[in-house]
Amino acid sequence: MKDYKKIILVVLVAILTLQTSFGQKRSTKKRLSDDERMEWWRDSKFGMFIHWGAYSIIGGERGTKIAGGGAEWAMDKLDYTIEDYEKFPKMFNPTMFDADAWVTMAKDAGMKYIVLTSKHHEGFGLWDSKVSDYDVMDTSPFKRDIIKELSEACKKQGIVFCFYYSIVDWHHPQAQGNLYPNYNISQHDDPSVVNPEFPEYYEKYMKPQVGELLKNYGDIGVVWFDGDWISDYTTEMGKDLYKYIRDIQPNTIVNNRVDKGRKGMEGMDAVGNFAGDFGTPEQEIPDTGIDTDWEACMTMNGSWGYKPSDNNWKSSKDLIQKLVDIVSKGGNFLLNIGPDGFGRFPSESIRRLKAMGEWTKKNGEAVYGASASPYKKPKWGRYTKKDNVIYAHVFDWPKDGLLKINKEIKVKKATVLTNPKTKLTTTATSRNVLVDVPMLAPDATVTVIKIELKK
Ligand code: JFZ
Repeated sequence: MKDYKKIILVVLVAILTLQTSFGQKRSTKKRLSDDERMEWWRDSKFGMFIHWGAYSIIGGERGTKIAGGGAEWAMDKLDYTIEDYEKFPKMFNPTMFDADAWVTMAKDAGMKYIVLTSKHHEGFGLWDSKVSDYDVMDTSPFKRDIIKELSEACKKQGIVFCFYYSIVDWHHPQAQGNLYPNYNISQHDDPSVVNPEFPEYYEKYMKPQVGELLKNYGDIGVVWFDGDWISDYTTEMGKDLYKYIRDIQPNTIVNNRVDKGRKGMEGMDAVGNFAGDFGTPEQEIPDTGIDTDWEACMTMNGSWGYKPSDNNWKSSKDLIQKLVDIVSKGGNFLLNIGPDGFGRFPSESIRRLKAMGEWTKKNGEAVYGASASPYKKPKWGRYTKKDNVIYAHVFDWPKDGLLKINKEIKVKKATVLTNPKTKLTTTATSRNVLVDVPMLAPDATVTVIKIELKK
């Protein structure tokens, strides 16, 4: 080969390697600044939470009893002893699990990252852990490393892989203190129960497990902790854990629940008090945005874990409007799926993911990489913003065909986002700017009006 051809080839290969998918932009091992490190996450806006474990077999039911609330709490709520409960991991054989299909569903919905429960409060791990036998390789007939399969499928399809890890462990003897082996005779996460051996569980079990997940499965986007409320966990452990994670993967993002007692919107505060990298309001959207990074996590029905008795599904329209609401306030939306014990997503969830995908595919420009609204929320919907553009997301279409937007908006050009050829006429009045929109809403769920601003 001639030299110049070689050079061209090398350059081409370099470009192709650099250009890989969204998720892999982060793969550099170089320690990024906090803003650089958070960038992919801030732009992503929409992720999938997956609650999956041995509780997915139980579905929140035991005989005639149905657990109230989240079915992932079955062990606690349905009064299983540790010994009784162990039969479920032994049964765990979700042969219909298809990592690629899961990732495709997330991707088609417009989601950019996936957070899977590596170990929930029940203590059962979905990966090949060397520090524990209570995992999918040693206790279950399934013997497939779920974290490996899902993380690889994510990488292949350009989705950022992340994991949830519960600090609470209802199975580990040293996290149970003197009640062991009778978990659930009286504990039920009673804060007065102290586990003197918890520090040992932390050092010799929990931390090594988190280490395995960070060392063996490629780049991890986010580590999402939970269960920080138990009495034995301390802020010092949280700080140690946070440092441990970033020593292994300098650019990984960690949620606020790594710090003891952190809830809701609480993230790192202005004085730099430690609280992970972002706040985690749960099942609620704050009224206005605040000046920290945050991510609202939410279920589609009322349960994180698979729960067939819960038919209280939010509508697709509601979920799309929630996504817009969150983005208009500067947050991310982590929307949950509770696959069943065979490895299937509930059909109700699949339908909602599809509807969200149809909407995000057409209107993604107004969501991904967009920032919070600079204005108070309008009566008819929400605003998002990007560079020199304001997006008006209309939930309630004006009956008179005139959309009243904020009078501070200096319109250069207004269009329906999905119909860029037709320019909409605008009129400034003393109170607001009127946008002359079609009489019928082009999209009954949320129609986006794109407003380019005068410089
Ligand atoms: C926890 C878990 O107990 C639950 O099963 C699920 O995994 C959920 C995502 O997280 O529940 C919480 C955790 C934190 C708060 C509320 C419920 N909180 O901060 O208010």
